[in-house]
Amino acid sequence: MPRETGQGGAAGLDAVIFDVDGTLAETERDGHRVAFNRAFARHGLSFRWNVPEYGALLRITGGRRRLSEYLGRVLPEAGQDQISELAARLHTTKTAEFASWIAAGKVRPRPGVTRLIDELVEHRVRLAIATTGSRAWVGPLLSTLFPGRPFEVVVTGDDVRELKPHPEGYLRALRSLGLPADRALAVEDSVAGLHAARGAGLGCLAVRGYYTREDVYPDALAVFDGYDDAHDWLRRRILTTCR
Ligand code: XBP
Ligand code: MG
Repeated sequence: MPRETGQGGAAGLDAVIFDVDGTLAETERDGHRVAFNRAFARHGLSFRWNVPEYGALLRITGGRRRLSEYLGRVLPEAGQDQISELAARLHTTKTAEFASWIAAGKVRPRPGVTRLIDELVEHRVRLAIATTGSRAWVGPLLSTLFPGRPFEVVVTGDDVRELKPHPEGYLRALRSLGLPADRALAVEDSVAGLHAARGAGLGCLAVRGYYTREDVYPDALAVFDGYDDAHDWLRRRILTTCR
């Protein structure tokens, strides 16, 4: 683990950078997937993504890219411009749909994550976000699910050129925090996210979610099925030596 210095919150740890989808909340199966399907319906398209099919599509990070790749496959006669334009329109509808669910209180934090965040804040560990999701719903999700929690830096898929597993989002978060990688830790649910964090030089805790429940995470600091164990690990390894 990082060394102890005279600055920051808990010994050796100044910040935790969280992923959002699958990590702070189980958003994919009953959230984004259903919102994509509503968007298909609203645009008069017969496509629907079932639970396992959507799980396979998650290897394509970024909702618009996911749509583009899928549409290119199922509409082989369409040109690239047509596909991109349709993907953009569908994604706008999907984003509005998902944002309305957040506003209606239908998206909840993963069990135990709020308690962990509160303990980090108590120990003066700074909070940041590095997600592939879109800014239009990420901000509302954070303020609705975690009111009053100070996420200092929020890097979304709209803020980067390259999505996970590329490390750009994590590198940008570190730069905005003004910290080297060895003063921070990432929390992720996916292998793509782990690669992004490791590519930025960060240690990474993996907390498996619904779609990643059987995944193997090479090079994670530790792997958990839920936040109670992750919290115990963090408390033992880091928070006990806070100043
Ligand atoms: C999340 C994503 C996102 C969401 C949908 O990955 O890839 O695309 O599935 O959100 P991660 P948008 O958790 O690794 O950041 O439709 O806004 O992209
Ligand atoms: Mg994720």
